[in-house]
Amino acid sequence: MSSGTALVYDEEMMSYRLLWDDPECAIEVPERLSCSYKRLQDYDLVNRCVQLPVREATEEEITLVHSPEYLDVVKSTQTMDVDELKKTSKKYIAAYFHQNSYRCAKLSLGGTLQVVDAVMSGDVRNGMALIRPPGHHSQQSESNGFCVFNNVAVAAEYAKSKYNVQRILIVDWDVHHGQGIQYIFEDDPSVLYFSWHRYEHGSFWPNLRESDYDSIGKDKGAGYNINLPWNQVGMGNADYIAAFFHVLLPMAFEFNPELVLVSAGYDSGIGDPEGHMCATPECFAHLTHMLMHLAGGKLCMILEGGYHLRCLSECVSMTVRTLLGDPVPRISGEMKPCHSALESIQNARHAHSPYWKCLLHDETRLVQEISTKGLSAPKPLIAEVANVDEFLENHMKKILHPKPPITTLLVAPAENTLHLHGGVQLEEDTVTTEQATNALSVFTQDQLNENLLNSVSKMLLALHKLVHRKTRNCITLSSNVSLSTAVASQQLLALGSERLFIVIIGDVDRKPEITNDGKTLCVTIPGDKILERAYSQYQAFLKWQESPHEGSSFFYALFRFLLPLAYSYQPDFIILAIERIKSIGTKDIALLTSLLQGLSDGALLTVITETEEETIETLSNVLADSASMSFGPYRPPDKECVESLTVELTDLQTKWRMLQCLAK
Ligand code: X5A
Ligand code: ZN
Repeated sequence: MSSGTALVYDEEMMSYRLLWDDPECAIEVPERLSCSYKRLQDYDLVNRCVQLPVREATEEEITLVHSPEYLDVVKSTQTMDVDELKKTSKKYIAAYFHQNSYRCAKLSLGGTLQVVDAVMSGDVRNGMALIRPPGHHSQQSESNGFCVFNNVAVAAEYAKSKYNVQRILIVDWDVHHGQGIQYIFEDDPSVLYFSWHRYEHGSFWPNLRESDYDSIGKDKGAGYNINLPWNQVGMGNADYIAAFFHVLLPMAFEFNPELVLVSAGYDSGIGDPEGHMCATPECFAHLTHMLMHLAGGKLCMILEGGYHLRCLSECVSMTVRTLLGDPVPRISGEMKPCHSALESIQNARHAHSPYWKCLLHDETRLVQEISTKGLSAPKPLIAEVANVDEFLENHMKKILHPKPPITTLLVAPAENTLHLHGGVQLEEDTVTTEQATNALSVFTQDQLNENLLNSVSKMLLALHKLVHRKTRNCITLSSNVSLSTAVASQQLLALGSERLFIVIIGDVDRKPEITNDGKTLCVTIPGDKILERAYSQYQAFLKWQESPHEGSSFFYALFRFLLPLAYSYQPDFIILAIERIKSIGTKDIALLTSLLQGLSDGALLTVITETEEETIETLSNVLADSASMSFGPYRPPDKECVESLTVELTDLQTKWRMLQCLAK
């Protein structure tokens, strides 16, 4: 498995700018690049990346997408005077040229291809290109929306022809619709294009009918173009994450790409003068983290828009930090998507339900036309932020914590035969028998043989370190998972956990104390025992049976159920208890574990049966190095899986709002 994160940056791409008065184009300034890079340096992220030089894209590469005639036009701007530049710019929409535009556009595209080469060759795991001009509006023969060459579209064609990649996912989280990318791949089923964008029923730029949810692709490409138009401004963290869970991710996992390219525009972040959206920087860490689980981690971030310099630079930093594998900060704000967002989500799901098995059996209807025409209640804005710079200054201080010195602490016998990742450290401290017995006074002595007493008391120490962030996460091997889990849950609550999320895989004889005060939320994925169901919003069950021979569809349960539930709850600590594994495979457990790390600042305890050596080794890899494995292949879910989950959700989604994907 590859490791490392590539970073492309060159200040030469700052050598062009708008030369005349044009309020529409004035926001696209050279400082967008230097500010982003400076912030990366301040966070000490640049040194941790593999820095790659830019290069010029060749004519052959440019014409993978663009016409030779258009290339000639762009080329000719090199020698123009200001009047001619202005005249050429006016042939296009929201475009501007400078004498250095051609050179910079070649570097911008070449820089993009450098990241693609580094990722595809396995030199690095993932990467980011800090470039300008941006690309996603540009078309075969047209400059548009500050874009000259379509960097991401050329990158996709390049990966197809040079590396024989069969399936590419493009995620466009810029606040504008990348209509250029849509036009280029509309009839191409090898490229799945997803874009969310400010739309407001067509009244927002570029004001295109074809940006709506019903443009799903053409001919062979039908089903491979996903538009999620936002009909109100003020969309925030909950709306974006819900869009990932309920629209993009199920389709993306079913598609099973070999490469993921992101049109990473940050005008969808808070404070942006174009977007007027509310997403805070850590939201982009969460989006990045989720995408790292596709295509064996082959993920290339290509800068597009982003016009609030502070917001842009914080968002870029959160993205790069996450690519490097740092813990994802807990998401802020109430995790409840707004009504308008749910309308858009419902419509996009409905439009795509004929094409994707993960949507096929869902009971989706189109939201009534009337409510999509602007009659739904306006979105109440999250406390209007008067000074975005000041807000971000405080916000980042609040959400960023020092990195724990240990990544993974393992509670296991000192002599063991496990092959463990370098980031795993054995818990070596011990408590006295008396201390341990006191802490465990609620449990009868006959349950505690010496071996178990030893393991449980070591775990208590490890939990202290987990709570005080001396270690990011923790693994405990146990001969009695039920007991160890019960002790751990009691201990975490005693140490001050306010919201403890517990996932139990397999049949445990004894459940941890589930308080109904909201301090614990427990999901059980039973093996074959029929469980007595206690109906409570704090007790949930996931029945899941499949034999993952040719790939697993567990992703469906993750995005339709487990993660929306966890994100709604916003836990401060997580316990994952693994007893006996029958219903789901090791790779499924690994995917679950890895995605759960996006919550609770990565503070997660895994309690696992000591004999499950293969799972222990896999999980220690996942926990010690957030993206060191490939989780696929995936296959679409069966009808039975979809239907049984839908039943389970009816009650829960009224309380846990991220589960909801219909506007009602
Ligand atoms: C790349 C990008 C926006 C163009 C807006 C024109 N372009 N009103 O964000
Ligand atoms: Zn944009």
